[in-house]
Amino acid sequence: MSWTHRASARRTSLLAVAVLTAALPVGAVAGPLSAASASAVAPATVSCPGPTPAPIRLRDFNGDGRTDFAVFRPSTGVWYVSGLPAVQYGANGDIPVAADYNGDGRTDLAVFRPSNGTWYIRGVGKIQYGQAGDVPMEGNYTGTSHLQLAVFRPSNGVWYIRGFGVVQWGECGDLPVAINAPTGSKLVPAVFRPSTGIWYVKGVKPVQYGTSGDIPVSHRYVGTTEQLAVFRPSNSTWYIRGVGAIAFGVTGDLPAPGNYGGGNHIATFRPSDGTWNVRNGPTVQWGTDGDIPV
Ligand SMILES: [Ca+2]
Ligand SMILES: [Ca+2]
Repeated sequence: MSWTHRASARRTSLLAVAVLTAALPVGAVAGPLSAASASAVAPATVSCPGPTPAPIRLRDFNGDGRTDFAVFRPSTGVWYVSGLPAVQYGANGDIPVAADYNGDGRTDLAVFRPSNGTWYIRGVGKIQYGQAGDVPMEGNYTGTSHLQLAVFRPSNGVWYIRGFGVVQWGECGDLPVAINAPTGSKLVPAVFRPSTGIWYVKGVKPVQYGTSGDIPVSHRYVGTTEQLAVFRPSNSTWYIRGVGAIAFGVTGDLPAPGNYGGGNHIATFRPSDGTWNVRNGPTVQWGTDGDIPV
């Protein structure tokens, strides 16, 4: 796993300029931006890679309300979902973006292909939205019954949300983490800035929580609202705001927060042996080295 980020040399505070447009020219620079925010756009020579792997979300393929163990195998494009038949959908290099695209309560298989900026959604079809280098951030940003395709563009810190608009929120080096709004069931753009450990959640005061090298794992661990949280690979510890520090995992584990039933939300995927370890819950062998947990 690589979480290499070449942080911007700039340390300017994040500027939020919401620009709503009816028609979204994907690939175009969102505008008009203020002079200050435009200057914050990284020069072309600076690389701003997105997070690898992509953030893990709650995946519920069978619609029982609980996260299912699932992996995408890049070498073959096959999905392995616990309790369901294996399905070939996608190809090497694709980013798995399983989510409930048709609103039936079950997660659908889907991939985002960086080479052509196209989403392939099983049972729905393919939709071009985004471009190479974009981080897919699909989700429900409108509070309606269906989610929206969305991408975060690390090079300019712009969110492109299909059918909603363009939002400048973040800068080069930031990690995108859409957050459930405290009120209502919809997502708002948010970023975690590794250089400072500061979270910028749209509509909320910036919060310092975490440090460089941490992996943002915000999630509803307790109660009904989402907590800011980070997983620190160096000591395999989860830091959950308002809850505290919880050591869980070993070196090399990937955080896999979800709703695993019985109030268990902390879990890891171990790439070396393909095991999922749920805190206070089961250890399940599901996947193998090289698989991407989804
Ligand atoms: Ca399930
Ligand atoms: Ca579905």
